Amino acid sequence: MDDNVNTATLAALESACPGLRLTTEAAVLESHGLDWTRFRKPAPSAVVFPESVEQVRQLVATAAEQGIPLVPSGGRTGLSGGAVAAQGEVVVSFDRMRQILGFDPVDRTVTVQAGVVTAAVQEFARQNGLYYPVSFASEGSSQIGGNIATNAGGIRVLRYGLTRDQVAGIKVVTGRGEILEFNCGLVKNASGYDLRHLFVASEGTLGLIVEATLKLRDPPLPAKVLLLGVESMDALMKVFDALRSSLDLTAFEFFTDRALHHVRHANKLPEPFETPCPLYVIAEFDCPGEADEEKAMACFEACADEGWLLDGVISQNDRQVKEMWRYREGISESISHFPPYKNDLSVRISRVPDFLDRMDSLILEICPDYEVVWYGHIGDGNLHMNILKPADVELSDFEARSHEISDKTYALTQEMDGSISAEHGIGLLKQPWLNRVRSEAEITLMRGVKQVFDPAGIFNPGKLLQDTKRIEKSTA
Ligand code: 2HG
Ligand code: ZN
Repeated sequence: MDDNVNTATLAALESACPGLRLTTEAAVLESHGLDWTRFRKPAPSAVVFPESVEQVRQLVATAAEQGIPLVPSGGRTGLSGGAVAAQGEVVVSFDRMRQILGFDPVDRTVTVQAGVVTAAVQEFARQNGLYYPVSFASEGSSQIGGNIATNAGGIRVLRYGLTRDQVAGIKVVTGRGEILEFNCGLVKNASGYDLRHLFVASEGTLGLIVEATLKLRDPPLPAKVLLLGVESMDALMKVFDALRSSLDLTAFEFFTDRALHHVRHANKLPEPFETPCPLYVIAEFDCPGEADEEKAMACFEACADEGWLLDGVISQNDRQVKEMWRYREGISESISHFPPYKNDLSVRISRVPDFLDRMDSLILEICPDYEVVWYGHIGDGNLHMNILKPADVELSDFEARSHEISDKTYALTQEMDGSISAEHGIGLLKQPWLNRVRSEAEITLMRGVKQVFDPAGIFNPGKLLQDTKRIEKSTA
């Protein structure tokens, strides 16, 4: 248990927050103390389930006074340990704050509580003739608060941007116990620092996001998908350039033959092509009419004539669109049992082939015995590198080895001006390497920002930034 959390402080928390549901039930501690990270054991002291903004405020005020560390928890689908509570913290779950609070068809915004699931926002938008574009495999469980706290990306960033680009306003509770509302749904607002954006990707370290106003878009046009096989990264980038110039792309994703092997095996999917290819692409594009399909076919043939494509197929209906996406969207789950050491890297799009090439050589040099599975959102420069644990290697040995690999691969990422987290966050797992992608001066400023919003250092200690010193428990 954390030094500051004991039966007496938990009782104080309960009495200061009337009606707050607090549990220390072992099964709930186990389930809510962990995200999809496989390298930590959950050990929270308690899990609380606030139901209103006022209850969150009371909770935060008491936690700040008592020095109780709080770990915000959404759908717990994160992959960097941002929602792990392994040190006796109190987990704050938003499972009971799942209301859609308002919809404005003129502003085209929806206001939701933090615990609303991403897919529920998508569905709400659809029912109102609009569209919420953030989409990824875990959208059925992940919550909006968590999406904002990690600036979730997904498969359509190429067209619509990240979660950051959908946030028109947020309400937060800061470590000073204040309820603040940022930007209030405005499109234009030039009144100084945009504090809303400080909370996007803050990983729960500045305060608790309790509500959000999200932009909705025009419903998408009918889409088609091209599933392509290519020989090399150079050819793949040429195909990307050609498709991007002549089609309205909404997604451009890639995966390797190893990724295909795992996703096919786990989901009993057929080989997409007669002859296996080293690399595969899923390209989705707007295709409202026959002319668009003809344009796509012409582009496909031009790429084939150039020798850039080994094979390819275009979807004929919506069912096939879904089937083709399964090859990409099912990869992460298909390898989760190994478990993999996950990396979520990005470089500028133009540097992707060089980066992959150098990474592959480096990994071959440092761990030729490990299987590496690459896939990702190549259209925005985000590559997921998953290193699979061999069955005969202990988890702790594998983790230690993965650390050595990270030291080297992140040095290369730094050399190429990339990022060690494109969309999953720094969390707990990538924290030791933050200084590979953020300068000392930047980290000092980030710590300063944290100090302003969270003077007691209660929010998500140890995540993103190293544990800042907490104030001593109040003796008053
Ligand atoms: C994806 O793009 C997710 O599929 C998960 O971001 C990535 O499993 C991963 O490494
Ligand atoms: Zn991803």
